[in-house]
Amino acid sequence: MMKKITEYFVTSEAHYLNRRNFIKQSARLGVGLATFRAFSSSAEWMQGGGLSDKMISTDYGKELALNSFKEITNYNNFYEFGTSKRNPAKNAHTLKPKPWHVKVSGECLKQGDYDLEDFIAPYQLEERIYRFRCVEAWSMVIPWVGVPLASALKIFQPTSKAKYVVFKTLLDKTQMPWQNRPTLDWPYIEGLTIAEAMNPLSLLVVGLYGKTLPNQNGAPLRLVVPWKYGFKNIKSIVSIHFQETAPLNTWQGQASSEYGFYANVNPAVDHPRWSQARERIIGGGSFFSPEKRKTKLFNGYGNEVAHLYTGLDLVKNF
Ligand SMILES: Nc1nc2c(c(=O)[nH]1)N[C@H]1C(S)=C(S)[C@@H](COP(=O)(O)O)O[C@H]1N2
Ligand SMILES: [Mo]
Repeated sequence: MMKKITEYFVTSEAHYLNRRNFIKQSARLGVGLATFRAFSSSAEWMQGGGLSDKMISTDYGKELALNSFKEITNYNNFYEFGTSKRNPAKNAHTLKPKPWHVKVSGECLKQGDYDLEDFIAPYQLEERIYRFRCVEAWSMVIPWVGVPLASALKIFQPTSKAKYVVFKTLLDKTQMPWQNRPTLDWPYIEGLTIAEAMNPLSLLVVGLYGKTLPNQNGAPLRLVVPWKYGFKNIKSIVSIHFQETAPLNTWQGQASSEYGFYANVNPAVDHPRWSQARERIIGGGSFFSPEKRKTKLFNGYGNEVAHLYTGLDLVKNF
């Protein structure tokens, strides 16, 4: 055990600190601060279950400057644990991510109730660094650990009627105390077209920064679709359902004029209450002068996903 932890520390330090975090963040923030941020993160990785011996690194996003573990796990949207960014880190300890079951149902041949361990076991875990863009016009860069959604879905043999995939979050008022309040229509629901779900970028995530997903980030299983706004990235998934018709997703049901089905990141389509032209980079700049940059169409993933929307009016289908 001890040996593993030591190895893990060394690997992750070399991996993150030297390979990208240190170099990139030095450039952005100045060496002193970058060193501090990176070292405080290494200590934090050691607290959770390590995945580094189970995952392979990939080229996805290796040129990007990472947000720190602290930023990623202390600035969250997870309304099942409260509506402020600081609430989930404080409150999500009531979530019990183990044991965990995922029900697979609807238009597929291999329906069933799967233990998460069995569900994930057949696949090679990959580390992928993706940009993350919330509809509230802030962004981060996160090193996720997960498996391609397409590989996981194909196993269940979706039928020709499976045009959409719908995900549901756990419904449990004891584990998720804010489900006692009518903030949203619980459980949280999100869906993708089958083509979006099968796109190689779509990831079923079980970890970040080389360790098991912290509760506040959607333990033990969440979706990550990096070309879409954050709210599509549904957390703590207990159900995957294939169906022929489009679902009404949670935020769409809440305010359909503000949140569409597709929710593709698009600088040209403003939210009715604010502009999407620019985004604030979490951890960049200062409180008085936050670092901002121009929003990219499809969050910069156009080469990979634009073909999914040819002929579709992205203003109407926002
Ligand atoms: N079940 C559930 N999933 C959710 C949310 C939520 O409130 N409940 N918030 C969404 C929103 S708005 C965002 S921006 C991301 C935030 O993910 P993060 O906290 O890991 O950054 O989770 C998304 N998934
Ligand atoms: Mo969001």
